[in-house]
Amino acid sequence: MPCSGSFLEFIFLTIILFILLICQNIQGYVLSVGHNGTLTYKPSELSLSHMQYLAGLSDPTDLRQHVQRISVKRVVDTPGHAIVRNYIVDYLRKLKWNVELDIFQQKVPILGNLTFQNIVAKKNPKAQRNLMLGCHYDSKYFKNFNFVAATDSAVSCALLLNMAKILNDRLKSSEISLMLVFFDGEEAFEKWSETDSLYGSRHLAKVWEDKGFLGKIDLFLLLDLIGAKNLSFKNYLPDTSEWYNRFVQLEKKLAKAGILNLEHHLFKSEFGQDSDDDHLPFIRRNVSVVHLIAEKYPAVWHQAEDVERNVDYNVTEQFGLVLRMFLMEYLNFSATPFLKSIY
Ligand code: 1BN
Ligand code: ZN
Repeated sequence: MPCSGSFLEFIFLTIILFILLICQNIQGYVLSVGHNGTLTYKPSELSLSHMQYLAGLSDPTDLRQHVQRISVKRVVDTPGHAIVRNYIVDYLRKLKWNVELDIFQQKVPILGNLTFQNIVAKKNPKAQRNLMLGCHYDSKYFKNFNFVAATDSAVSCALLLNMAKILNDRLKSSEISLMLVFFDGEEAFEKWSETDSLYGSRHLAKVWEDKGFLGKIDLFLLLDLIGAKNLSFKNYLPDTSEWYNRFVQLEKKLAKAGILNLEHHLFKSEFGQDSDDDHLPFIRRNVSVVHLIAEKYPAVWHQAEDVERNVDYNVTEQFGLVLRMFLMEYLNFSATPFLKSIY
């Protein structure tokens, strides 16, 4: 019986669709990145053996030590703030990272004229493309109590330092550099507003805009309020959903393979309401951002109990492991023949 034209068309289109799907699977996923989302990029997915290898690099003692050293009162332009800044800078310089400070003065409510210092560390300062990881290292000023801000955001800073150490020898040949930014003056001194908050990130985003450096940032992952037992994330920024969804998928894949000992799923697929943070001055200048901030603020948020002994290290390590996979997938680690030395 002769086939009708429309039936043949249907078969033809189905075959084309099938071929396209197969090609997409072979090539991996292609997503947009960069300033104004103009660049497309295709990271290659990690094999299970690569994931197992990367998971084996965990260093929980190093992570805990950083959280302990950073969880001190570190209000902008105070002695504790200088001690923490020097700790971060010295640690990264010892690992042979290129570290620069973005220093400026500004008058703020209550405390008057202060010196702010953003810390920018690049693994490969000559790279034309950077995958940027950020957190804030200042602690909020409270008149009546000692606020050491473990989840806000000593743990995030500790994760960045820990990541630098763990991945250091695996980042050398990457054309895309990992860049770590420790923002100063995220917190408000009196009451959160457009002018009383985000001092460091507002300054750095403007400096980089004037220098033409924003175009060299592929993607900016901002960490905040990490370390509580009930940690979870939602997808807050629809423009970079595909990148956020990689975290969701990686966590599932790691759990399924038994590489990750799941406390609970940290990365939820649902959309959530975003909150003000250091990414805003960059988003306003069209930098692609994934905001990795707890969907429910820690119970100890802005309280004296936000101390290191209340940090949940199992959950924090779980987060660090998924982040490590995301970074190494982005930096095309699977293209490096590390297995050659084994076989
Ligand atoms: C995050 C940590 N933030 C402050 N400390 C940002 C924030 C701003 C959170 C306003 C909630 C409301
Ligand atoms: Zn805070």
